[in-house]
Amino acid sequence: MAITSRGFSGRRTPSDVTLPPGQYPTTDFPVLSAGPTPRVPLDQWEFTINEGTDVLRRWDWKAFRKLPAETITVDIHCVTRWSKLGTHWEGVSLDTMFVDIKTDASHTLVHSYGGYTTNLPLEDLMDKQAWIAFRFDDDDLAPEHGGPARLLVPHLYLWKSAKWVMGITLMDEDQPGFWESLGYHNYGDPWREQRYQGD
Ligand SMILES: Nc1nc2c(c(=O)[nH]1)N[C@H]1C(S)=C(S)[C@@H](COP(=O)(O)O)O[C@H]1N2
Ligand SMILES: [Mo]
Repeated sequence: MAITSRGFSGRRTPSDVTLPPGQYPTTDFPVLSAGPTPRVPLDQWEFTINEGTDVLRRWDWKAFRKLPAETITVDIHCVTRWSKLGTHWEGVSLDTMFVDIKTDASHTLVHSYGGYTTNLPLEDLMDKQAWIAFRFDDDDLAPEHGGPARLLVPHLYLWKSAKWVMGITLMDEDQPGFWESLGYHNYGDPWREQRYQGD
C-alpha cells in the first residue's frame, strides 16, 4: 500500500528521468530535412577539417572508412519534442579525426552537402561527444537520415547533428548556422530546454 501511494505522489518514475524536459519517446525514426536529400556518390564524397580556404585534413570515402570506427548507443532528442532512446550507430569519433590538429579555434561551423550549416563550440565536438556516423541499426545510413555520413552529437538537440556532412570549419568567432540564424537556440542543450533564442 505504502509503495503504491508513493508512486502517485508526484515523484519522477525512472522512465521520466531518461528524457529531457518536454520530450516524448518514440520508436519510429522521423525524417526532418530542410530541403531535398542530396545524393553524393561515394567516389565524389570528401570530408575536410578546414580553416576556410586552408584545408588541414581531407579524407575521401576510402580513407575515411579506413579510420578506426566505434559502435555508439545513445539517446537522441529533436527540438520538435520526439526523443529516440538507445539508438545504435557506427561512426568515427571526431577525437580520431582531430588527432595532431593544432588550432586556437574556439568555434566551428559544420557544413553539409546541400548547403545546411550548424555551429558548435569546438569543445563540444571533442572528448567522446561527437562522431561522423555512417551506419544506423547495422545498415548503411539511409540517404534521408544523412547517408553516406552525418555528424552525431547526441548531447545537443538533433538539428546540430548535420546530415550529409561535408566538413568542419574552425573559427575564432561564433557564427550562427541555418536554424540558429532563424531563431533556434545558439547552443541547444535539451536538458536545459534551449529550444529557441532566449530560452
Ligand atoms: N544537412 C541537414 N542536416 C540536418 C537537417 C537538415 O535539414 N539538413 N535537419 C536537422 C534536424 S532539424 C534534425 S531534427 C535532424 C533530423 O535527423 P533525421 O532526419 O535523421 O531524423 O537532422 C538535422 N540535420
Ligand atoms: Mo529538428
